[in-house]
Amino acid sequence: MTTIYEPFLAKAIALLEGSLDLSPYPIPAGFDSKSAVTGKGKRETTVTTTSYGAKAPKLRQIRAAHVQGGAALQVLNFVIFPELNYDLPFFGADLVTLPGGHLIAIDMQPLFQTEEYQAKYSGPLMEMFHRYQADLPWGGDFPEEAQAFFSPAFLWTRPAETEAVETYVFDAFSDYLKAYIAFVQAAEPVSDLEQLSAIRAAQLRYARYRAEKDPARGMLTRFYGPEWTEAYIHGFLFDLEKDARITA
Ligand code: DBV
Repeated sequence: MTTIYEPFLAKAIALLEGSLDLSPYPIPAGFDSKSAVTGKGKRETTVTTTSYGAKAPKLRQIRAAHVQGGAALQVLNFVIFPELNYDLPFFGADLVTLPGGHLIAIDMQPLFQTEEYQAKYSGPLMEMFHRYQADLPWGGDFPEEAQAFFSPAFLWTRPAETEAVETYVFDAFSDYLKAYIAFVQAAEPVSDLEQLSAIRAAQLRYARYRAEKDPARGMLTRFYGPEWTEAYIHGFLFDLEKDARITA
């Protein structure tokens, strides 16, 4: 049986493969696929987390974590980290289905919160954003400290119906990714040293924040233990700090 976010990952890979020159991004040993049995008796379920990794000439890391543990536990966290000599935003999608319902976050997360940056990387998305927001209303409650990392086109919603995920959310995810790919294709390398150092600082700030505040930490720790979880978060999901160009 196909799980709820499998078509999202397949679509993302197809869109990226069809437009960018992808090559593999190494997935460290032990992170390719991880399973654990959770629950007792009738509620016993196997929860499996699989990883996808790729890169492209302007994109340092394209990666996904796909958690599958039955109909009431499905997560696809999909993030694209640009190379450090581009001013491109991050593509970030957090597609979460838990017993309490669906929680969807899709955005192109900015390096800088300036008017100029918003005009370049959010302006072109606003019409699409408003179109989707009509069917995918603002999801409410949201960590205040996270606000610095989102764009004006941040789609944050808690659909009550699974069908809304399969239709509106799927279309929004595809369209945001298509728009992102167009930004990537148009992006020119940055050579100004001051700008390069600002980009590097912004990338590090983002990766550190995401690693530190990863909302999946509790869940992953429950299934797979703290050692594996921390290694996965810092060694694959948000691994910029381990990149040779940062540590050099
Ligand atoms: N989120 C991740 C990764 C996940 C993941 C790597 C491997 O960044 C899953 C999986 N997100 C995940 C899960 C939950 C959320 C929630 C399992 C539910 C946690 C729970 O309820 O126990 C956007 N994701 C959330 C929430 C937000 C986001 C705002 C609600 C958390 C809360 O209310 O505290 N995406 C998330 C976020 C950023 C982002 C905070 C910040 C830059 O890009």
